[in-house]
Amino acid sequence: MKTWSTTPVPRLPIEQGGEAVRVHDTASGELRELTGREGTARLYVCGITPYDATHVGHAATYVTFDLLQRAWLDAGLAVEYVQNVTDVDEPLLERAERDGVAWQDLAQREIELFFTDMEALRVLAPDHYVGAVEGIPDDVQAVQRMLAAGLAYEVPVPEGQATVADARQVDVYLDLSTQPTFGTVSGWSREEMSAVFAERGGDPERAGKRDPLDPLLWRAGREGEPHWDGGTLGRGRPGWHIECSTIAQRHLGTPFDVQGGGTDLIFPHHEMSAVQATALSGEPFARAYVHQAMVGLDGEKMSKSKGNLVLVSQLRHAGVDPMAIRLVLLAQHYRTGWEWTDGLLREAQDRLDLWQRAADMAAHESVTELGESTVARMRACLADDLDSPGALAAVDTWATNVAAGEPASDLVARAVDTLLGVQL
Ligand code: 5CA
Ligand code: ZN
Repeated sequence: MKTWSTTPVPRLPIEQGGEAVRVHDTASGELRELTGREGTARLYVCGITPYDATHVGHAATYVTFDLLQRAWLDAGLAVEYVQNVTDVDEPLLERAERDGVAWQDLAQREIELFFTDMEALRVLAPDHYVGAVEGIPDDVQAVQRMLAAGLAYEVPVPEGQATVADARQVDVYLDLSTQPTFGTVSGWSREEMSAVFAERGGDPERAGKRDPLDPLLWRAGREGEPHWDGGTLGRGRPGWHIECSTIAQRHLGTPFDVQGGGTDLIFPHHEMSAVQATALSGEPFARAYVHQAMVGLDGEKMSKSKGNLVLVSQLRHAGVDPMAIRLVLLAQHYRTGWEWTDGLLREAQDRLDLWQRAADMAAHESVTELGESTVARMRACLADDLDSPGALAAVDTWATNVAAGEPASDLVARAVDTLLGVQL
């Protein structure tokens, strides 16, 4: 699938001190030093389900992984980045039905709006942007292999649910009891898992499952739902998690460095996509699982299903500078949940003004002592678990000093672009 366009990241003129990027890995609960393999770091980030517009919570997630890439690039690594788009799934089908539009048209429209939002926020585009629908042939093969290996099983379609021609009368589930690594991504207890499984797309009540938590791999085509050729599986469509297992395997290979997304994906989505990939390959899925804390509004998680949204596109249409939106996101550490407020946006606008005034005073191609120490501070903060608030504080100090008459270096303005993705 085509992706959005990216402004190339300029290299900074001064070499980095050699600090490797460390990020918090949900699976081990520890900071992981990520140095890639043979000079390349590999990243997979779970993309949108395109049934509504991008809100600032999604934007926080994509800006966080954008920061990680910028830190890797600055450390001299190449980055290979894959993002999926869940262009067929329950919430998309339900919204299309509610609004009386074709699900394909809804997905198309929201994907285009997402691209415009990402470009405005200067988020680096993935090397491969892959739709769930595109990945179906790989999913079919994967599920066939799991069945053949005795890792998956069939559950009869409930009576009264009409299936389409060429569908088999069974859905397919992964047998989690065959998977010793199940549970190692989230580290959650069964009670914790059971508490959220149903509300996050699982079907614990489905009769005939061996374990209520077993994830759906293939759903036999039902009347009124989209369906694809499943070969020996019969017509149908894949379950949600398998798309990320197979897309990452095809485009990055496993294990890759970082599987990313919001904390709402820790369980079941990242747990299941990892265990499914391991069932297929015998290898770990990712070396680290990195999660953006939830952004809320008025005391609740911001979510398309709840409708309590601040949309990036709305802010843009209201004339808000996308760089101010980006600065709101960067002012929060990715591991701390927070709530969007107009006050935060005003602070970000003030900060942007201050930085822009300082950048305007900077001589071209100049490197000062203050400039160098500021960039060193920014780099050290970002390498230390993407401490963007720390990096912003370093730039604030620089800008305040410049405003007070210190000679200004354009090095910092360049680092603000290269490392923080903010154009002054
Ligand atoms: N398509 C699936 C992933 S395969 C999905 O979760 N789509 S989504 O549209 O619901 O979310 C897109 C990304 O934004 C995910 O990484 C999700 O974890 C993240 N996200 C969703 N809501 C928030 C929020 N309120 N704050 C921060 N990140 C969020
Ligand atoms: Zn995913």
